Amino acid sequence: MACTRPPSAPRNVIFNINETALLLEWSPPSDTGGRKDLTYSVICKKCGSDASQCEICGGGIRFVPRHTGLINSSVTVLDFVSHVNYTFEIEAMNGVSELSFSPKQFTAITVTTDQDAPSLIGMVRKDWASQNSIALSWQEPDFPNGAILDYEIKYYEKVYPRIAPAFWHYLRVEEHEQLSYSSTRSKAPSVIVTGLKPATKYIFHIRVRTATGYSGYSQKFEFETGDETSDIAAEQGQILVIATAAVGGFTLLVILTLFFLITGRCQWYIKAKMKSEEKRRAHLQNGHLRFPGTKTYIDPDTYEDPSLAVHEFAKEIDPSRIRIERVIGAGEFGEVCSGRLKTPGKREIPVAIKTLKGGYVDRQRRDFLREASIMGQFDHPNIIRLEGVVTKSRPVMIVVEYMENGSLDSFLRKHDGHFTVIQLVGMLRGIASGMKYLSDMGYVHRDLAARNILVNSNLMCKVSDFGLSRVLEDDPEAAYTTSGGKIPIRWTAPEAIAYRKFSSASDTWSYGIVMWEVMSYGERPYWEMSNQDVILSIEEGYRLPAPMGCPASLHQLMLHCWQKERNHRPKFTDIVSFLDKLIRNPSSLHTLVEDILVMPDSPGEVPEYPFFVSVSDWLDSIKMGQYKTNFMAAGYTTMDLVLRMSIDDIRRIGVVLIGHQRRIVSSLQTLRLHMMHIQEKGFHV
Ligand code: ACK
Repeated sequence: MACTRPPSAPRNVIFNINETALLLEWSPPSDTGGRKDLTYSVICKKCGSDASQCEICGGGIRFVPRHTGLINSSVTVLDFVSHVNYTFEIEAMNGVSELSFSPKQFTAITVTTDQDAPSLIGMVRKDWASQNSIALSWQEPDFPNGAILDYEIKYYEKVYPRIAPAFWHYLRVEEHEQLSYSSTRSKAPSVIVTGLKPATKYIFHIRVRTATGYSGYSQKFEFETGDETSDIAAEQGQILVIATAAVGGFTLLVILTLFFLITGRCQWYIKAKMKSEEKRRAHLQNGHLRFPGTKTYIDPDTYEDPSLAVHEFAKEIDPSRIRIERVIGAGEFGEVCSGRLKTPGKREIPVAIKTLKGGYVDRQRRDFLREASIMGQFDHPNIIRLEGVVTKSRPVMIVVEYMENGSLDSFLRKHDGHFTVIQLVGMLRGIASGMKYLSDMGYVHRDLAARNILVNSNLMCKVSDFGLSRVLEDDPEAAYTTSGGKIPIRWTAPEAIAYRKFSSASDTWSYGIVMWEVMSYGERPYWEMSNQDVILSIEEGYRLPAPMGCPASLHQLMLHCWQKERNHRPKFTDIVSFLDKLIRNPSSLHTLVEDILVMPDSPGEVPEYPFFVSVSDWLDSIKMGQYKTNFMAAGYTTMDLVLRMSIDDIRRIGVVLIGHQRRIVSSLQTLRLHMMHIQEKGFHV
């Protein structure tokens, strides 16, 4: 073994304080000393105005979980006194720290406890509920103690395990809450929470954020979504309102017409009408209603003459300004080159140039330029930027920003294992942010995959390859389905494969697959399984297991993106804020799926796959050994039988805690998928 050394100091210490608790969080040291046994300890000092007069805080202050031997990079400090300067020294340690003579490496942060956190939110009211949404509002806190930045609304489904009520008291409340929760933010004291299940009770609690930190959570409020009848009632209500308004409006119109005729004010009315018509036209481009403030994507195919679309959305570039340097790849329509673009008064910029090879027919030219008409409508740091097009001379070209590291899938394969989890999450965050922008504009990508993401020299990821059906025609991954469409099966949501229901929710499914590709450094989703087997496995409820080294929270998010019911999948805005939270609190990424699903060393040729000899070994490995007798008594004595169990079977043999049910089911899913993969590869199991 190489010699190891003490770690460097922790980095980026931040604090979050409210009336009762002070949360300190930091990033792991850049150098772990070549060891894995990293822990942290925190020393608290009270300092006067002179920094040299510091004294150790003493017993009054409490650290949760403790102040030494911390595994996670955060600690909560309780029972501090107001109006005091506390200095916290945070040291990273490992097994050789004690042996070292060099001075301690710590990072210090000083916190003054005179900031009063905002007071709690009081009553929360349900304004209305439909089948899938609930609208809530509440009063601003009485003492915000600073400008309110926003509110965080945390919610989860109220679920009780399906056991006799008499047994409920054996379960701790946390068992219910362990079920995943969602959260959303709102700047105003109201919110509409969407994507909920019909006729289901949800628990909500809300906290407010100001510059001084969060308030505590409000008390919990329970509200229920409506069932089918409530939506019909709501619709009927709306119809009634519209009908009333229409009758009222008509009466008003008659009165106004008479008024104009009588007073001779028609000229004024006609002018005003013309102005409003102009405004309407400005908002209504080519049949698409554009609301001020929300930019909406316009499908270039709705233009009778598609060349009009390309000139509306893309700048024509004089080819003398383009210098082609080398060919970097081949596209469906011609070569892709790198080169330079000179803009008058600006520096030359590196660009990628897609060319349309000679001998094309009109349809090919139109299809080629469609991508530019789409790209030209977007303006976002995570969407590939269109510089312009050359259409008035040959060859026809599309010029876009140059992305030094090329497409994400090959980039990751080339750099297998080279990045930290935070770097990978940063890439995923960028892609989610680009997708949020696209979905906000009403654009559905349909072919989101790592091969269609480009990476620049700063590891920034940008979504590319636009063009609707054309994209699918070109994609070598796209296969014909029974309905005749060409679809990249492994990346596509089941409803889009089955009946071409493409939506932002189907893009979310694909995003989950991209997450998996990223965390596995460009592994092929579902490995060598055939497309048909992928479709069947998904239909039966199987999902890709977590790639090696993948934080459990990220695999949870993937599974969330792969929910069968598309309305239950997260929106891109939720994904962005979830990833932001992970990045802000990197300790949440420390729990790897392997830590939950401990796999024993497997003998033989396929060491990466779990190979459980007995049911008892398997249960031990997922820390569910207490159920061995339940499995045996019910006759599930071999793994072969266990692998056929359904969730109902698992409940029936007496696994009552939902957390335990989930752990067993997810382990079984992983095992089944691995088995299939092993069988596919022809290994003897
Ligand atoms: O994986 P790559 O190097 O990245 O190979 C493909 C090839 O062209 C064919 O599509 C590369 N490519 C496409 N667009 C760009 C771009 N804007 N910047 C750099 N490389 C690009 C892609």
